[in-house]
Amino acid sequence: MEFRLEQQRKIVTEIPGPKSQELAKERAKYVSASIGSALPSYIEDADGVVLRDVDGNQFIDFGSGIGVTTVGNANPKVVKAVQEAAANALHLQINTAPYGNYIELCKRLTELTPGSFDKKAALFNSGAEALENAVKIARKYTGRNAVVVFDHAFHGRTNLTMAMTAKNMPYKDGFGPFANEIYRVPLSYPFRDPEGMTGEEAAARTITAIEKQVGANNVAAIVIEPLVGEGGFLVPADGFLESLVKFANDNGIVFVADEVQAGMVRTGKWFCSEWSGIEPDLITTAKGLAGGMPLSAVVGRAEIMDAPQPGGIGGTYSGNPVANASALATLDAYEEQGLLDAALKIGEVAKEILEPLVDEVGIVGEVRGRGAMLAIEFVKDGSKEPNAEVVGKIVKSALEQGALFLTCGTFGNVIRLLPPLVMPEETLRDGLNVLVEAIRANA
Ligand code: PLZ
Repeated sequence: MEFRLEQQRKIVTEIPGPKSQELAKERAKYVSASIGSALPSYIEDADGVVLRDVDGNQFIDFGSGIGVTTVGNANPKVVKAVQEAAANALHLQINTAPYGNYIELCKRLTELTPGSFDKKAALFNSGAEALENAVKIARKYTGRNAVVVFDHAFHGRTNLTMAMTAKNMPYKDGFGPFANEIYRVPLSYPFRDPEGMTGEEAAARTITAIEKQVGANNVAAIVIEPLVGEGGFLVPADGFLESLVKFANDNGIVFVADEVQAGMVRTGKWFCSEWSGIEPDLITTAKGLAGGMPLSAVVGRAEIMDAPQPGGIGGTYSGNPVANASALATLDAYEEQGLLDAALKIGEVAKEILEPLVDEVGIVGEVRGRGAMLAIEFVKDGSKEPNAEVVGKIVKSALEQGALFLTCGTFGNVIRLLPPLVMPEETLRDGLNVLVEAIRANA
């Protein structure tokens, strides 16, 4: 692949540099203080796996704009498709004047998602909007109200999806009242569950909670991230998702896999659900779907997708033609650039570098994930007590060396890897070595 910027880190000023500090002052005057930023530097160019700030510093990007630029920042194929589509029709509105690439993208998505049944799709803008619509569709199809969600879940920041999201700070505090008929049940979190608890046992615990507290016959949908993202990159024990799908099928409940973060090649499969061999009734996808353009989708069983009344689902910008063109080019890029294999390879290299830390460094509790979607959970030396303070220090030292890592986790004690999958091995090793040194220095 050809890049405009050298795919290397480069630090030439203090962080943040003088120009970034100027922008920070302007920001303090004009931008709502409620908007946060992980990086104190301001970016003016993003290419491949590198972000260059206004002072000329270059950071290796282990965040991909929270898992969006999976095909690389400004992937040339995607940029070209966007430019052509924008010159042709910047905005078309599906509820008024329909257009072809909406259909083409829905067709591609029905082919790529797991499930050996007839499928249909609908397009939206954000992840949260996809989740909102999945719930609307499931409620209409079942004629039921209750929605089951999990500990550690993140599903968005709109009123309904805030209710579905687990974590109070910063996402919910003071923003209620929240949508009702949302019920939270236990997840499978092997690192923190009782030692030796199997996926089936964790599922039995969850199903008991649903049966006793909600009643299976009241449940429209079970909504779960097959690999929990914001909550800490939690991989449920084998058998957990499979048992829940069976329970949903047996009880006429729509099983929704929220693959907004875990989907789209990041785990080394098109969708993370494939790792467990499950066939969700509905899948929500966004982030990596369109290479950087805002676009999301709900894809699933045709009879469920067809349940709402005609005109019951839509939106002014849903399935914008430029975003659709971007998505079609992004899907091609995944295939043509061999990014499924690249995700697995990144995962292997990262595990080789990071896993030894579990024995070497007392604050490293666990390294986990699938494919390139990996994370490290930090603890207080030798215990399982979450250690959020050290995570802040590690991320800051790595940043000063030119590597940008994002944190996550209910306890704020997880560092996650979300690299663009076009990351050259040399850059990957260099960035991870920066992280390892930062961990050792702060242990
Ligand atoms: N479902 C699984 O990960 C978004 C949150 C960023 P939107 N995660 C990033 C932030 O701080 O708001 C996410 C997700 C899962 C849904 C969403 C929501 O997607 O596109 O941000 O609405």
